[in-house]
Order: sequence, then C-alpha cells, then structure tokens
Amino acid sequence: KKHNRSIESYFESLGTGAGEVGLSKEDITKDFLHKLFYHLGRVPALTTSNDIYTAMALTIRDRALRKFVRSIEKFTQQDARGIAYFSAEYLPGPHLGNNLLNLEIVDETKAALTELGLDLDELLDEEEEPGLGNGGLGRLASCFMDSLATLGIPSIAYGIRYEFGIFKQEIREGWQMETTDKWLHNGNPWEVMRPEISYVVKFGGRTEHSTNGQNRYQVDWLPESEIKGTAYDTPILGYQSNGIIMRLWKAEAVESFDFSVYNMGDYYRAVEKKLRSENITKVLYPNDENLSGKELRLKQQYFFVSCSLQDMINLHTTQGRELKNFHEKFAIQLNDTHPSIAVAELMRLFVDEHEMEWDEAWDITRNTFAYTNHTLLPEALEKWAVSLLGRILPRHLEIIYEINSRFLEELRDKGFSGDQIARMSLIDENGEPSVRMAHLATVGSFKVNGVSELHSRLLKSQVLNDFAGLWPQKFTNVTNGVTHRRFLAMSNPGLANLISEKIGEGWLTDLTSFKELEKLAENEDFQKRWREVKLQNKQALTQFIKEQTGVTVDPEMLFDVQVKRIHEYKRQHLMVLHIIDLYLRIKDGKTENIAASTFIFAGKAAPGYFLAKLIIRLITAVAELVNEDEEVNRFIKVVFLPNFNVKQAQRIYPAADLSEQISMAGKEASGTGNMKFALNGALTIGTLDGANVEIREEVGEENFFLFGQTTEEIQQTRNEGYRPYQYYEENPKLKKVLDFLSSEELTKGDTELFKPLYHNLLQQDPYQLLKDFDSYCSKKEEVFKLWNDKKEWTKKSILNVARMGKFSSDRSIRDYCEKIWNVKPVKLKE
Ligand code: F58
Repeated sequence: KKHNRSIESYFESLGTGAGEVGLSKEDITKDFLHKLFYHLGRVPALTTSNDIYTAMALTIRDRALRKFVRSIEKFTQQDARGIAYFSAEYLPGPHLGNNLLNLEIVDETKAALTELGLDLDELLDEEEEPGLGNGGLGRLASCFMDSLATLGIPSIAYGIRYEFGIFKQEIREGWQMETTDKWLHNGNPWEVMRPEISYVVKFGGRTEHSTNGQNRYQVDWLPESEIKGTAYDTPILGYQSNGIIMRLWKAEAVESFDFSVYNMGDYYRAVEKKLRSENITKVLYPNDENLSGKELRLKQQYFFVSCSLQDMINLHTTQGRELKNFHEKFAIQLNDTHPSIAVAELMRLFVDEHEMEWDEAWDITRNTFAYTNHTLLPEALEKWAVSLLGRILPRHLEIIYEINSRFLEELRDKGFSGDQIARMSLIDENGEPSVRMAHLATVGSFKVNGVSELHSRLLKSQVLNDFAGLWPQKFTNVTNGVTHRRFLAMSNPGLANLISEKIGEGWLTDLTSFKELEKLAENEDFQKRWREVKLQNKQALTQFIKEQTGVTVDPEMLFDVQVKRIHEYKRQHLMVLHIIDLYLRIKDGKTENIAASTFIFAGKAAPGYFLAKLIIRLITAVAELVNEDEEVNRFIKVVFLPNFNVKQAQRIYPAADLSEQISMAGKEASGTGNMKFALNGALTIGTLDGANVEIREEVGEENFFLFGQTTEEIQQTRNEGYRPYQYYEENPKLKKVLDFLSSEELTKGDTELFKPLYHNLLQQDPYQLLKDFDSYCSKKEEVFKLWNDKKEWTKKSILNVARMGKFSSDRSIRDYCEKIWNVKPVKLKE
C-alpha cells in the first residue's frame, strides 16, 4: 500500500498536533516519566541508574527519529543522489550528550532532570559507548556521519553490528590485558531493530554455468550455507538540522532451528547451527594495521556488503526505478578496502540475479563506487588468498577473474609492459596467489582518494603509481577532518562558551569563523580567561587520572600527551626515550631547563602485537619508577590511562597543553587526533607526516614544533644503508638512555624484559627513532622554554585554535560532495 501523505498530515488529521515531540523542559519531563513507567515498567522506588539513563535515551531517541523521518521526506521530494557510506567500523562515541547538543536542548534536559532530583552529568557517565572500530578509520566514519547529517546530504551509513566491540583494556602488573566489551549488556536504547528488513547472504558451495531458454548465459550459485542479516538502525543527528541512519547488520540463522536435525531428536546440533551463523557478527577484529587473512573476517566483510547492496537495490526498485539508473541515484564510498568485495557483489547481483549484460553492469558499477585509501603500510594492504576466496565466495572469484582478464586486456592494448601488467593485476602471483583488494577497489571505482595532501601524493607515487599513470583523473585528495561539535562544543564547554562570548555561535556550523579569534591572541584579559579554562579542564583530568590510576598529578604542570593506538610507526617509544633522558638528567642534578611536565599516554595495542604490548609495559615501568621517586616526581610524572576510547578522549583533548604527533614521516596517512588536540588549544610537536603538514601550514610554522626527517630524507637514510647501531655508538646521551632499558633500576631485576625492544632499535630500527632522537630532544628544549613564557604560549595556543577552520569534517564532506560525489546539500529548515 502506498502512503503519499506527509508525516505532519497524519497528525493534523487527528486535530491534536500529536506528532510533536516537544523540546521544552515540560515536554521532556513528561516523556521521560512516560518512558520510565510505561516503557520500562518501573516504579520510582525501584529505578536503577540504568533505568533512568534508558528512559532519557528513549525520550531523546524519539526526537532524533522525528528528525530522521522528516529528513527522509525531504530527501525523497528532492530526488537527490544519495550517498551510501560502507564501513566495517564506526566509533560514534556516546550518543546522549551529542544528541542533546544537536537538538539544542542541553539546558532544558538538565533543568528537567534537576527538578526530578537527578543529575545530567551522572546520566551522561552511565552511557556505554559502541566500540565498533579500532581507531582513526572508525572514528572518521562517525565524524563524517555527523557532518553528512548537518550538511543535509541524503545518506546512509552501512556497517556491522558487532556484539562485542573493541576489547576493554586493563593494566595488570604493567601489562595490557584484554577483556570482552559487552557493550550491549544493558540493552541499547538508541537502536531500532527492523525484523522486516533482512536479507539472505550465501556462502561457499559451487557455481553452475548453463545457457537458459532465451539463450542467455546463466550462472547459478549453489551455496553451502545461508545466513540472514537483519537491520538495526541508529539515528545520527546533525546540528540544528537533519538526521540520518546508521544501519548495522546482525547475522542470524535463516531458520532458528534446523528442523530436519531437530526432528531426528538432536536438539543441540540444531541449535549449534544457529550459533554458528551468529558468529559472523560476534566480534570486531582488534588489529589496527596488520591484516592476517582470517576466514571469518572475509565473511564479515562480504556479509555486510551483500546485505547493504541488496538493501540499496531494494530501495531503488521499490521506488519504481530501473537498475540502469542505479549510479545516478547512489554513490557508494568504500571506507578502505574492507568493503571492496562490494565491487564483485554488485556485478553478481546485476548480472546473475537481475540478468543484466556484463558491459552495462560494469559501467554502472564503475560509476557507483569511490574508494578511500587510509594506509600505505604494506602489511595493512588487504590481500585474500585465491584459495580462501574461492572456497567462501566461489562466484565472486570467477567475477574477479573476469574483471581482471578484461582489465589486463585493456592494458595490453594500451601497450603496457609485461612487468607493469603483472604489477597491476588484481591477482598477485608472487608466492601464494592472492587477490589485491586495493587494485579491485581502484579498478572498480570512479574516484580514489587519500586522506591528506602528503598521503594522496605518496599514494600516487608509491602504492598505486601504475594506476595513477593510467587514470590520472581518477585520483584526488580529501584531507580528513573532525567534528568540532563533538570535540569542542560538547567536550570542552568552557572554551566553547568563551569563544561564543567573543564571536557568537556561528562557528558551530562554520569553523572558519574562528579566524576572528586571531585579533584576541595578545589580549591580556582574553589570554587570562583562556588559561583559566585550560586549567579547569586540567583539574578535571587530574581528578580522572587519580580515579583511574591512583596517581596524583599537578594541574599546573605541562600536560604533554600522546593518545592513539600503540604502534611502532607512531613511535610512542620515542617519547619514552626522551622521558628516560629527563629522568637521568634529574638524577644527575641537572634540572635546569626542565619544565615540570606530566606525560600522559593512552591507547590499545593489538592483542597479538608483542612489541606494542612491550611498549605499554615500558611506559608503565617508567611511570612506576618516576612517580615514586621523590627526587624526580617534582619535575616529571608519567601516566598511562587504561582503555582509551571516545569517551575518554573527550576528557583528554580539552586538558592537553602539548600534542605529540611524532610518527615516522610517510607512515601516518593523516591522523585526526592531531586536529582534535589543536582545536582544543594544544600546541603540536610533530613530524612532517600526514595532516601535520597541513596543520602546520595553517597555524604558521612559528606556532608548531617541527622536528625529524622528511619522507625524502628517510628514504635517503635508508638508501645510504641506515645503521642504527652507529647512532648508539656515536651519541653518548642516546647510549645511556638505551642502556637504561636493561638496568636493574628500571626493570626491577628482570633485565631481559625490554631486550626485544632494545635489539629491535639497535639492529633494525625500522622507524628510525635513533636517527630522529636528537632532533626530537632539542625541540623539547624549545617547548620547555616557551612553556615558561606564559604569554607567548597562550598566544600560540589561541592562534592554533583560530586557524583550525580547515579541519572541520564539514569541510571534508563538502570536498567529497564536490570532488567525488557530485551532490549538493538539502538542508532541512524548520
Ligand atoms: C587510520 N587507519 C590511519 N585503520 O592510520 C590514520 O592516519 C588516519 O587518520 C585514519 O585512518 C583516518 O583516515 C586506521 O585507523 C584501521 O583502524 C584499520 C582497521 C581494520 C584493519 C586495518 C586497519
């Protein structure tokens, strides 16, 4: 049945305006109590804090869904091209606070709760965040959702509803321990389950080729098993405007029980099959760079991609549209290669299931997809063994071979050499034959982008060099951005209010208006208030550090922070080497020129990444040594905050003075933490890597602590035959620091403990820490000096914030609209 009436008209006909979910304090109170009593069935005497949180979340979700439903109406009227964002990971962070901000009802909600004797901050604390991602890539996807919604781009975010997200990190005896993240244990009030939106996904088996009655070549896939994917929708709000949906798929057995087995009386075997199907969306793989070709991971990728494409085709055709227009109505953005099997799946759906001719199907497919690359690290480039892919997705392997043979033919026609053709092939024949997913994504897309100027340039000159030669127009850059609403307006209200007081609130939808703050950079009164806000934020973090780690720190100290996944290329251990140097200096009585500092680390290591875990162990060992030594802890303290996630990040960025962005140049595709820190007034010490380059360009080189080799210099060092041992031998300070790694003092007698790191640095040092060490240390001297000049420091801090306009994800999304998707915003004004 068709329903063509507007949503408002349904309620109008009731004559009551019942469609309104009001935004006043009274409306919120009424709805909240309603949810508490009639949705949750609670009597006041027995309510738990989770009930209260849930009732409020449901109250706000109603308002979010209203926005979403209105946006859909608007989008449908405009008949605009929609964007489907395909990402295996999302890190939305807590929803409640952000939704209140976007609905502009923070004060009303606070007042409603206060009247009931409840506290909003306690409620916000109650929320368990969805940890459905590893790090930057997942968080970027969520920042983009915020901006897509705010800008009014018709869009939908597809992904996987992992039952267990990224593991919880605990520190026991200095080591990282992982425990399961049971984020759904209290239920999830933000999502709406859609039992009627479900699709069947096939796995394994074989294909049958035949010619059917009309002489059409037909391929049938006879799978070994089938799994059902069900949609779970979470509304994502934009600021003052639209709402979009994040649609995550959960795997279930097609039938809850295998009745044939059940009838035979084997109840347990029947249930087992159900459990096996649900395995697919059980858990997120916690590796942040190194992909190890796990079968279940391939199944996850295919599962969510197939559900999403079937859903899109369904949306398209139920609106009476023809598949030949698919690419005009949709663009699909592939967030890295994780969803790139979609290229083969869309071809399969078109050709096998909708009887489209290959050439037409290929044309549409190639005009539908766009691919974002997030890494140049060779170990992170996805490859699937042909044998594995053929076993799980036999039809897709055939399709990939067909795409490849046509593509290689084209190359031959264009006169490419045998070497070049081998390099560009979708199949890597060196060693065990495997499918290069980045090549599949590149061949199957109309645009390919990197995530910062430097990264996009290196992508063209290294990993996809041959492709850039073939299709120069296909390659472009979109520098990452972050949502300044979550990462400033919401998480740093002190600074946000101070800024709004001076320049108004326009910045919430136009971060470039921060430029106006430049004129206040040297204003004494403004500087003073700027410092007061920072100090308050540091006091709050001090309290949190105490609760989490038991360590007392002094908020007057310089807060020097590195928070991100733990990885050798990010060089957390370079920061540690410098801390050890400071320790040794203090022990030597040479305390002049040291600014009292608290060094704060947080981040998870992949559970199987031994050296990363050892780096955490090193940080905790140094922390223990330093914090307990009365002689030393007046000058420096070291903290490792366990279980870094979005919620914790929101506490950390506002309190940081110095942001550490010290990866080896050429390795960090962009970084986004770098932007969040600077946005909150931290100065950056960093290399010319990823988006650091552009941050420095924007804020001015005099307001950025640059050190280390450039990508070119690193290459040169390598070409000349880098011998880290030489630096150890020739630099007495460095030697002392490195030898300290096996000292009794640091290791409490277990002198072998850090040997793997020590040997790694002396023998290979793949990320050239020893080479960059001196340059880093001398930059730190400059940091200390500037820290003592409060006015100069504050001025630079203000200028950093004032010049962050470029790094809003609103700008990134506008770039995607213009450079890639060719769509225009449809803003909902009420
Ligand atoms: C990150 N990648 C980049 N990958 O490292 C970072 O420089 C960039 O700013 C960010 O993407 C956003 O563009 C990243 O976070 C992952 O977490 C993958 C998860 C799945 C396995 C492979 C790594």
